Amino acid sequence: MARHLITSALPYINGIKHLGNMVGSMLPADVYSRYLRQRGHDVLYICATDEHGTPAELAAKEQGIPVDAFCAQAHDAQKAVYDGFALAFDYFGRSSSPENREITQHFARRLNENGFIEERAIRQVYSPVDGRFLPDRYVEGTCPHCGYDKARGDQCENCTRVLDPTDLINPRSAISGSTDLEIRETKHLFLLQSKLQNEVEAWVSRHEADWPQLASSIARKWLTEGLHDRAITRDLDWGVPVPADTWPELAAEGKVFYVWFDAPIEYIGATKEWSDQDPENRDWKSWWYDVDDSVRYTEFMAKDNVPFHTVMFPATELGVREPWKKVDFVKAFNWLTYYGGKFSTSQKRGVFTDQALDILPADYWRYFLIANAPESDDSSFTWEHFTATVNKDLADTLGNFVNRVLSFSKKRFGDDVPAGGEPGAAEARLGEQIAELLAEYEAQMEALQFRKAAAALRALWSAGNSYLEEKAPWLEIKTNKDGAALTLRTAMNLIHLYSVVSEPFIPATAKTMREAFALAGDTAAWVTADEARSLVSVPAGTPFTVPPVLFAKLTDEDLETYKERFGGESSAA
Ligand code: B3M
Ligand code: ZN
Repeated sequence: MARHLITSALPYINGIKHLGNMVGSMLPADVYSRYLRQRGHDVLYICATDEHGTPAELAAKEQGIPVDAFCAQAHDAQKAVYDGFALAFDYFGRSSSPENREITQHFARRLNENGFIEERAIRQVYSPVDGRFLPDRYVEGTCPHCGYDKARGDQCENCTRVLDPTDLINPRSAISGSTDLEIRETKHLFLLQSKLQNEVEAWVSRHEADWPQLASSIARKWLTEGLHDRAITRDLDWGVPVPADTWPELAAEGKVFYVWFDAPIEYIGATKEWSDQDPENRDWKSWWYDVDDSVRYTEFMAKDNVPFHTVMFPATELGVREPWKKVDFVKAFNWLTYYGGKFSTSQKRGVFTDQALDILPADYWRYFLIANAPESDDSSFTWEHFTATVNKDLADTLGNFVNRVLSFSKKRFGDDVPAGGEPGAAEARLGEQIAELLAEYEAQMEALQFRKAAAALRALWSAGNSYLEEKAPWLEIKTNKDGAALTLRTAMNLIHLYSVVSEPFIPATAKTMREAFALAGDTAAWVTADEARSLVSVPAGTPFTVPPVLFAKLTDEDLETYKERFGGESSAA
């Protein structure tokens, strides 16, 4: 039994995320974790809110509350939504935790001891009114390229050009509005990534062949461009403080570490948070420290996060000269677009995770998003595609099969699984087909090919419908009662098999299907090939109930309502 460490990119603390953010990280990580748990592996799935950096401070300022109070409530608000989507993290931490502060500062001290950190003086905007240096994002002004008057010192949101604060016309502080700004010299810590280039290159070379093309090509591109030394401290009030024992001057100036320095370390920090909740039974270091190949580490993220995870974080882990676990497999995703336009938290375009749950239960979304995950290319969310998929795959293929088998059997044979005759050629053929499809499903899940895994799951559901059509128990019962009973018992065994193998995608519905049968000691433990072939796990005489219809069909009115509320074609960029 392997030990699987799984992490998904940490959602920024500011604002409830849209569906695109979830399908490119947390949701596939959850599907994969559930599958591995059902296969009997030891799994630890870790995530957290990414709470430092300017997004947090600016969002808190907008709400007029202290940033730590803002982050606490924003963490809980996001966690509540992820609970609604049944994302079964083993722990969902906070990058502002004491654990992450401790480990981040340890990493920085070790990098320094090993000669990979250097203090360098840079020229930065200082605001006497605010009494502080202003990070690039805290300087506002008119963009010299397009004239947009709310351009930020790091980038113009209007024409997206990357800027330097000194480019801005009429620059002002984004905090106080003061235009009385000076350029002063200040010192920051630089991570000497250039000195780690060869080691990072060697490590990537050992792994890139295993990674999906999207991840390996981005990592290779960054390495080819060369690793640059980069500032890993900022002048912000909120963040992991630079430790005074090592850098007293910078600590006295209130410097904190750059959010992308501490955020990946929070994967380790959150594991320690998890462990600290139950220190008797949990050992965070047994997942991260000196574990070599006894742990397989898989990361899930969107493509823009790949450089930090395949180059910067490994460089940090290599530079501390301690045996911290580095990622084995990087599952990177493209973008989910909304009618071809970018989902955008800041521009409020697309469906947000909290709104989605207001409309329909999580399983509708989980299945659709994973079955259409932006794996090898961007994929576009449209309400037309969503409603068509829900109606065809969930309501008709799966839901209708379950309802008509159980309802018909209850009506004609009562509340227990009927006995009937011995399985014949049709059942033997079905068993072979189900075993083959199950093997395909498992192969795609092991390969983290989620769209293909969804296709194999769909094929499993369809095979049940074809068997039912072929045997037609509603006709069979007129001439061969035992035959009809056999058909229904076989179909019920399929329902139980579906309840197990569908759990990674649609956990709530899977549980409903499984609980329809009063099977003593029943669990969601995975199905063996023999059980798939024989289809006798649910014996005759097992009491069963008929659950409510599993998925409601979405109507044309529903479709129009959704497009009205969220915008359809017209709202896209
Ligand atoms: N908070 C997600 C983003 O770039 C970023 C991921 C951190 S993972 C350590 O939207
Ligand atoms: Zn501009």
